[in-house]
Amino acid sequence: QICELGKCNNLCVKCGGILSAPSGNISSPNFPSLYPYNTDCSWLIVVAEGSSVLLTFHYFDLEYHANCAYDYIKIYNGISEDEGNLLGTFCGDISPPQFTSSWNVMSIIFHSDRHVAYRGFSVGYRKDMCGGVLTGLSGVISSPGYPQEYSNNADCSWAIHVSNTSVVTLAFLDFQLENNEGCNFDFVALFDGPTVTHRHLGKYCGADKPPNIVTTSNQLLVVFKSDFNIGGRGFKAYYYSGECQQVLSAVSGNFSSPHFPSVYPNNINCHWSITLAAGYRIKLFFPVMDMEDRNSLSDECDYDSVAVYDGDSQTDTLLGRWCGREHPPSLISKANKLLVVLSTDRNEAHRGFSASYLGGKCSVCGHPIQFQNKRKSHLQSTGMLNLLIL
Ligand SMILES: [Ca+2]
Ligand SMILES: [Ca+2]
Ligand SMILES: [Ca+2]
Repeated sequence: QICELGKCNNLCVKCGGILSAPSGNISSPNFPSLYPYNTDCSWLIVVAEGSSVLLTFHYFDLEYHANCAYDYIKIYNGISEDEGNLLGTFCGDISPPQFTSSWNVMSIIFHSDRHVAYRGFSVGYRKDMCGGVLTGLSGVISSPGYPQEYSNNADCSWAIHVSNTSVVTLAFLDFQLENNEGCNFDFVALFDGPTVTHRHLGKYCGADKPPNIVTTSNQLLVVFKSDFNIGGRGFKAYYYSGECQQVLSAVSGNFSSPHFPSVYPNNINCHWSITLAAGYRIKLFFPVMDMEDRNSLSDECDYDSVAVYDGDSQTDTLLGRWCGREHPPSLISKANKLLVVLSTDRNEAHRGFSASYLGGKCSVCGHPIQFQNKRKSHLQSTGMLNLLIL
């Protein structure tokens, strides 16, 4: 006898529902008394399009299990039917951190098993027009209303807080703010930590795209302010962290989409940058590719894709963009750098990809490249070496 959304019988409590007010509270059934056994609840929060949802926990105490196998809550960046939206699973008495969704939908599910109950949880949510607390591997931030002109008197702060073994990289895709010397009117300011008292990484305005920024720790604060008149298109930037961002400099290596071979997260944009010593060229191939299919109307990889650029930025030549179960051909760089970019949309996640690369040196131009690694590589042992002769 398990309660489902909107259903109820004599053996269990009614819980869950759809919340569409700009703010509200959610708590486990019977809170602050003990929650019932054998209960499943599902809440869907939907706020106005163009805004996001900020969750703040006020109380949290669930039965503990190392893998949260007994009682748990799961928080989703979107609908709960799509595992790619899962932001985290929580149990025990350590409250989940604040979360901001990357769009206007968020879900929470609660589960209890047949034994041992605690007091449960209480969480508040509110609609945010801008700013928030971002904890995913990767995410996008943009000025309010982007790409429409941002509002006057905007005051937004994004606190990016990623796993504590990682740094954060911020890369701007578009940037156009009111310009003035000193950037005192409208600006984006970056701080190397959670507050404005941390080291100032830069203050930007005008139409020149800021450089990529890398923090020294796992937190980055982005502040956007506008004054009382004159706006602009605003900005859009991606942040990357952990397994969503790698700089590879070994002569050969492997990498894969986040969580591989489990499903990759929705709403991410990851960068793998292979940079070898001058004179090397890189051969890249994809043993596994399992992404969401092409858009059948446009026949393009509009939803999720893996793109490879012949250099170190997305302005370099695009060697190709793949999705579905397509097998990219083996790719060979023109010079010593390749960039692989994974982009995923808001729903439907698959297993992702695995990739391998091998660097080789062209000692005399026009002759076969000479491989530097002494160990017999996977490529050599599988007879793929011949493919590497340029
Ligand atoms: Ca229990
Ligand atoms: Ca202004
Ligand atoms: Ca997708």
